[in-house]
Amino acid sequence: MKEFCWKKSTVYQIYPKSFNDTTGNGHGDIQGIIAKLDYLQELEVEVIWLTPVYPSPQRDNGYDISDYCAIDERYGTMADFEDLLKAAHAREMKVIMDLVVNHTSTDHEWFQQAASSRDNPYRDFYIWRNGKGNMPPNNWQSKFGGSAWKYDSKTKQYYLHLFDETQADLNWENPVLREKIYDMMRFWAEKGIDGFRLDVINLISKNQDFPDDQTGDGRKFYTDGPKIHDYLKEMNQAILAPYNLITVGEMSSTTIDNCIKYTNPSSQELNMTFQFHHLKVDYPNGEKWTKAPFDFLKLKKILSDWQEGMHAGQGWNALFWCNHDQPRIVSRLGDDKKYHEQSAKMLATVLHMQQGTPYIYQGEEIGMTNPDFKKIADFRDVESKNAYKMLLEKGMTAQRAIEILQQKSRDNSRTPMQWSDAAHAGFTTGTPWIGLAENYLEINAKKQMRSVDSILYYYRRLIQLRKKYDIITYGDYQLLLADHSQIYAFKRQWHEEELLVVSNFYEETVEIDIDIPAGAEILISNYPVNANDEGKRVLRPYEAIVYYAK
Ligand code: TEU
Repeated sequence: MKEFCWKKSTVYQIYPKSFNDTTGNGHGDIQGIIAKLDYLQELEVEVIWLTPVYPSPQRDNGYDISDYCAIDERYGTMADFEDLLKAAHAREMKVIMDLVVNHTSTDHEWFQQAASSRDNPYRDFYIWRNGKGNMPPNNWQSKFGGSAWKYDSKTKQYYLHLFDETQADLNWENPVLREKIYDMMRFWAEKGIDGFRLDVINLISKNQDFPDDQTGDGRKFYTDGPKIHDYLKEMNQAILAPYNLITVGEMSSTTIDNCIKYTNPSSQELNMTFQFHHLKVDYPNGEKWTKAPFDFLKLKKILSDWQEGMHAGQGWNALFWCNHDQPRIVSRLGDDKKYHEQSAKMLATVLHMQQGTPYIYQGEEIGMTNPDFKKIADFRDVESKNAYKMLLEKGMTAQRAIEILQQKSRDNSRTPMQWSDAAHAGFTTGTPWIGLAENYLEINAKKQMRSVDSILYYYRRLIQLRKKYDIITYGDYQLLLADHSQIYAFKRQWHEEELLVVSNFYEETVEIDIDIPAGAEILISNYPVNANDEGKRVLRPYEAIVYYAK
């Protein structure tokens, strides 16, 4: 049994709905994941993270859970899930599940009970408040648009929903609710899962005055809220530590200080955290629903602030470019046409050479791109549909609104995994629940498994380097050429070892003035390495090079 260290591991995120369909219903399933474990083992990832596969009305693609302790029949049975656990563990792979406990679906039995009457025992599992006249209790906005409150005419009160109105926020002030959540977590831990990804976990503690937000959408009154660290310590003591679970918290709109508190070992809360500030550099003035280029200098600063800040505070970053909520990174920050392979490899290099635990989102390892959907009927995500409606109501043309969704929507990452050049990219023999990118004939796993120079094998080499070189895991970080408008360069140091990472984020060839460590070797590069590269001073389009010296 090889030694497992989550700090030196790479996590592969699976969006089961779009991963692999073995029944022909156009919807991915658990048996489909089992069928691809050899592919994941070949990639040498050690942990797989499944987004929710629990029963759900699928209003938010499973993040609206109606039963926490079962498997949605769309994905298979509990026996299938147990088979997956066994098959993954037989390959010394860990399985982490998505824990969505900021809210449940309004189809959940708890909510059905709570909404039946004001004195139902489950009423206080959720957050109910009287309106102000015929207005909601406050001016907080849902992250999917509109008010964060929904009026229930039967009991004549509003309930809070920070996301869709069918996703009712749970009341974590209620100790009975918290115990129910820990019971559920214990159920999965007893099944043998290895950890949890905790969905928007830093939103569960709300300011109990529920004040109006005079300057924003209300997030300041529930993000990294008043009791969040108490709740996480309680959860850690009750479940996470006793079962030695791997945990990664999704932290919406958070801070470095809070993420140090969440992940510093002395806190006894979580292992690592996702933050999103680096993926908002194409949101001018924080506005997602605009078409805009990304701010490269801001990207470098945010990545560096988080590397330096978390390292100094003994916190631990989850490193990622992609997930099921983000557009495909090669389309967003790279070039998915002319320099597709070079830019996909460059982006992978700069992420995997940082301090933290890297996450690969299904299809990222083969450079999958945004699908370039042409009409609103192609989009499936509730957030996309709400945004389209909002943009039209603001007077925008349908064409312009579609162009913005093409760049920013979450649907971009939810198209079926491109396994081969067969129909529907080998994802299903039926009709996929969502369309595909037409480039699957060229960009697919089967083709890349046949080429050692592919993006796929490049990712595997990055994963292998992390296992081999402790400097990648434990070294410190220093940004170089901070003001350069094209080059992202940084160095890592660990005892007498040094790593120098240089990358060109654009297609223009550029000269660089940087000291390459004496006697350095090139660990990895996305272009063929020439003899005189050690002394090179020019970076080709989207070129990345990692030098190592000791
Ligand atoms: O995401 C929360 C989150 O921050 C993003 O959804 C973000 O708010 C959204 O993309 C707007 O930019 C988690 C899950 O990853 C997401 O899929 C769910 O929709 C959401 O929580 C609610 O559970």
